[in-house]
Amino acid sequence: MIIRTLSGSIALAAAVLFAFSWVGCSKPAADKAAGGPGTDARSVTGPVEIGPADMIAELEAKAARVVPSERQLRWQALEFQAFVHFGMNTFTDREWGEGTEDPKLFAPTELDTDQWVEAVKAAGIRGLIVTAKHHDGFCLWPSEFTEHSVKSSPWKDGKGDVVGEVADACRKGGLAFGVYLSPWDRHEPSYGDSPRYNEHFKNQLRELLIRYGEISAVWFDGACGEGPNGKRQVYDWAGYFALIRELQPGAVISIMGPDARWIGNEAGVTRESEWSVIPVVGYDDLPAEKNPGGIAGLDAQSQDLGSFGRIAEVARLGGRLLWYPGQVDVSIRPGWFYHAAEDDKVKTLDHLLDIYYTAVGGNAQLLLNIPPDKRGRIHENDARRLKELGDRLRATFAENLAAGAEMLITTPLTDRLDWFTWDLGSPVRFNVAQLKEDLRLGQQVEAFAFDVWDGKDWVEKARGTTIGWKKLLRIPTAETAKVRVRLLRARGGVLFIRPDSFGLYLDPLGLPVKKDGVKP
Ligand code: FUL
Repeated sequence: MIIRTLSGSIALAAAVLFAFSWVGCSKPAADKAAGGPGTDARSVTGPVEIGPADMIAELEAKAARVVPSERQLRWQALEFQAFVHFGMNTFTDREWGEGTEDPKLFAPTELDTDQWVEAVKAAGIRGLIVTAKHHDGFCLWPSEFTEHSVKSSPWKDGKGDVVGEVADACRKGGLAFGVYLSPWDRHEPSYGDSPRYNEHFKNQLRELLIRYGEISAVWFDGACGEGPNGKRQVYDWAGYFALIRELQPGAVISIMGPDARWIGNEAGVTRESEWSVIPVVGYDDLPAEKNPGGIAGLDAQSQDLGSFGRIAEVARLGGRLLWYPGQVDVSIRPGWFYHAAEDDKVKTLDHLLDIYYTAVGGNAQLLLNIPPDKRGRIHENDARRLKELGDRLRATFAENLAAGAEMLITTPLTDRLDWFTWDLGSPVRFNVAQLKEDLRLGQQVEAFAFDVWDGKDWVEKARGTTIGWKKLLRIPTAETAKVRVRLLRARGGVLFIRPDSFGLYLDPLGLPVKKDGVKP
């Protein structure tokens, strides 16, 4: 790709962004990052305090400065992961077990974790997180700290290790491997005797962290159904996190944890504006037990998590800005665990595509649950749907139709914000546009518009708010030789859009037929 600035200088995309990005721009020099991506001395991955004394400009500068950690960046690049709910509930046909189930019920007949990996890879999935222990306390690995595990089951005469088999299959298949571990444990007798259970939980966590090679994610569930008269366990979150940082420094801790937040629902719905820079009330970094979606001071279900208005509101109360990106967990079926009665309720391809485009294409990571059946295999219906999804995405994203385009950066005199124009040479047909920010420079864009040249005029085809890691715009098929992105509102003073990450694609089937029968 060739980049041309307003002054007419031409640079190859491989050139360092800052060598050319400010030609023709009128932003004040003081706003610019000093040494190129990731080298701005003012960028911080840790919390940035905000308070009532911060003026608007100061708040804006602080928000522009927060960047992801290396581990968060790697996690974001995974984009699409598989969640695998498998365990005692698979065999009892339940969603939440009581903890009293007989381990003898755990008896997969054809467990095949290679088949799981192949099935999810067919969808384009890049990582897999398995439920090592769900709320019923039954462990899919032979833990030394409980008898309530695969070792008391008939499967492989009690000598099997599902977690180990999944880890090996992922490694062989090139998938990142992560574990889900439920802090709420309905079986473990020490649960509710806080120090004792915390010790037990850390012992189990340690086993998972040291036995299975590299772990890319530890997923702590916030659910607890104990009720007002139930057991009351005070979790040692700080101790759990410290153990993970010590033994698996690359592992992202979500959802009850500091690295990735819950999107706020289990239906696969992403907000129109997903922020990764999140203002959090107060100074406590640990999860709030009443808030199952993340850490104290954040309501993961609130509609506005990171707008500038929200940042200003939190600043009045005193708090911090964190890099805290969203993760969308949703099941391919109604339940999280396998139920034969749901074999014909696998989500449709159009529904999955919608979820994909709004999550992966909406600055969030998609964690799609696919529950293996009693055989220990991903059911044929789910496997077929995963393949259809992957085929469609591969057909769409096979060729970037803007790959050879020339990019022109201009700054309208009336505004401080850049416009990016791509000259495609000759007309191309497309119905998906991809925008990305360079997250090493933080998340900056608050609003943008996307225009298509119709031969005489620019026609606005889409408008959006946040971009972040990736924004995918699905529009009715258009044919044009020129497209343009206008930044309408942005925070920091850096080049927001990576020139080499802009894309135009053609989904062969386009948007689904609308209810009124009109196909755009
Ligand atoms: C919830 C749990 O209660 C569900 O069973 C499931 O594991 C889901 C991902 O999280 O909080």
